[in-house]
Amino acid sequence: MNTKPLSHKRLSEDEMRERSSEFLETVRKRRSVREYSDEPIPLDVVRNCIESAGQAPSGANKQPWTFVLVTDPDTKAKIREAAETEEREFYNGRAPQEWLDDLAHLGTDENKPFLTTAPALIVVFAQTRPSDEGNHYYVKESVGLASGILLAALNNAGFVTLTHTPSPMKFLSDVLGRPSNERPYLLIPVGYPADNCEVPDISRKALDEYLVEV
Ligand code: IYR
Repeated sequence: MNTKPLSHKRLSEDEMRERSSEFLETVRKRRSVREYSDEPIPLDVVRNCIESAGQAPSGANKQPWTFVLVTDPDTKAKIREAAETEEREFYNGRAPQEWLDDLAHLGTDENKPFLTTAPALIVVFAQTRPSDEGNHYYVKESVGLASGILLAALNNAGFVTLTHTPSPMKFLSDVLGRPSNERPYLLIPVGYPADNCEVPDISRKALDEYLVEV
């Protein structure tokens, strides 16, 4: 094993309190947004956020993720068309009634205009195995952790996002020409909210509903 000294700056407890509260306020404001402005966004900022995601821990440090940043209008149109085809089947038959009932308060349907309106889409792929030889481990956990950091980084940078999961998502591999060792994991529109953007009036659980201290 090769080692090197850890780079870590010890903070005062006051500073820790301040920083954690600020971060909490920032993530409290994060919402899933479905109405986007078509205004262009600074892609260098998006790349910083993707590089932040790439700092996530992963099984055996294999970093089993690929992020495809899509801004090409024709490619966005192809993705929208294929996603809406799958979603039409989902909303008009494939989804059990209980699932549709659970979604009703979000107002979602088979129309996905945000896939062409948002200036960028980030398609996250999970590498089920390396492209050459060897193995990947805890792939879903690793890519989930990276995706969480990505959403937090994008939110922190001032963008709005949506974690969109058209199902099945195989069409993303075809449209983007990804190799067979990569599976589509999430489709994330990124941009600014449309003028007068509305979001569902929903709330989050209180801490004491999901924190157990022993
Ligand atoms: N993928 C569909 C349905 C959907 C499913 C869940 I779970 C959601 O939280 C939201 C939507 C869609 O994107 O419309």
